[in-house]
Amino acid sequence: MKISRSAFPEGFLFGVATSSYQIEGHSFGGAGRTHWDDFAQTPGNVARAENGDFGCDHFNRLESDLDLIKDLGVDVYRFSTSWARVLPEGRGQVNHQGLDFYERLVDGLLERGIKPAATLYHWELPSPLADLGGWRNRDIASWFGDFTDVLMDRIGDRVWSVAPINEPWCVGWLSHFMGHHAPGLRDVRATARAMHHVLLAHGTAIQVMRSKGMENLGAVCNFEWATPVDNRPENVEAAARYDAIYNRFFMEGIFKGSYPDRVLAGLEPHLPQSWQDDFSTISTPVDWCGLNYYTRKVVADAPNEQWPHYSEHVGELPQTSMGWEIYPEGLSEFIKRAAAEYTGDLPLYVTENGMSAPDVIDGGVVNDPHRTAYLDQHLAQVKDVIDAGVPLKGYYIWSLMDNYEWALGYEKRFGLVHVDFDTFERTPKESFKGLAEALRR
Ligand code: GCO
Repeated sequence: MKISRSAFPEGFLFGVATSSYQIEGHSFGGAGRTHWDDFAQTPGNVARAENGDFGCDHFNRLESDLDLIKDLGVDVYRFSTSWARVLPEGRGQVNHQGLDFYERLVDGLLERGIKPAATLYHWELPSPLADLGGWRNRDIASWFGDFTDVLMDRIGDRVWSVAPINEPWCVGWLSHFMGHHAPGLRDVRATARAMHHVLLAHGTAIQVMRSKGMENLGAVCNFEWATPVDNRPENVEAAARYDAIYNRFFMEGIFKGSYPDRVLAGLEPHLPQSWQDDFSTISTPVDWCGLNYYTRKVVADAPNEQWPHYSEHVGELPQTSMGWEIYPEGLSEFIKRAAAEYTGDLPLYVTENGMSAPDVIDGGVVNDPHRTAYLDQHLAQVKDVIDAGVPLKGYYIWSLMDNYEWALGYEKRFGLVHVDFDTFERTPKESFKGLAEALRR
């Protein structure tokens, strides 16, 4: 890698990220059924109908996976906790094997000198709660608060940081409007409610953890730069609409206690009654904000369609195997914008950034110069914003290892470590070795 640790300020944190359903192996250890199991079992939703039953077998390989993180030399590990592993029915009966697992994970990190950064929800909702309407049901905020309470009773005294929800846009829009993720709905009313309730659940969980005296609590949102297909005013406005739904709705809710007019134009009639009253919970102060960033979209007006009447176009930049354009400038734009418009002096983190590629093992080696280049390009942007005085305090790579890429199954390889999904053998890629060396420099 071009970049080295010494180019960053003292105390700047490097990390890697994963999530529970994508790696643990959900069929192990008494976890309850989730809406991702249901979604994957429905024909046409997931490539090859793959699900998280085995993941990367991380549940059974915890200690050696923690050793890998240690070998990489990162400072912090961002993992998520599965609601259904802790509470198989979503409420009530606790699965002690689940709590024990997360305790071993946190203690194992601390023993290795790595900071544990927990995310409480990374998308696998317990099926019994989905049966009750899931994110459409306002009660989910208190169910989530109760889950937070049970889990933090066990690990709350040892985690370094906590974010309640990973990427509210995915929970709300991607899953209830576009239908690409569980529960696979395409329904504007469900979308409005899910987008609002996910923020209410976020704020409720922050309050539960504050009442336990916890600190270093944050919010993690995802961002995609919206580029108008050309500079005609209607296309510029379409990109602004895309931007408002994707990049501004959740930030504005959490940090300003309001929603953007461009989103209310479509969703307001479908929001729950007295939604404005919930901002006192939603915008409960947090200690930091995390940004997940991968790509940009090229957007045009689509006047003959219903709101939000925009369409996505193929751009001309190089793409990853996700079909995502590589646009490092978007990362620095979003970091600067977050600080200027939403978060002020609050510490910011890049909580996810990385790329997928069809990486193969050849003679025991996985050569992935594309990934090293991607990370170098994005870290150069990170360095620029730090030099410009933005309080960016850390950068996490998605992901430690190849894993279950949701509706695309196991073929999209985002890892620094290659995983053979038949044997679960781990092989650190060349990018892993390059990063380890850069972090020692
Ligand atoms: C997300 C998620 C991860 C994904 C990763 C690649 O940002 O979508 O947090 O679960 O696997 O981003 O798509």
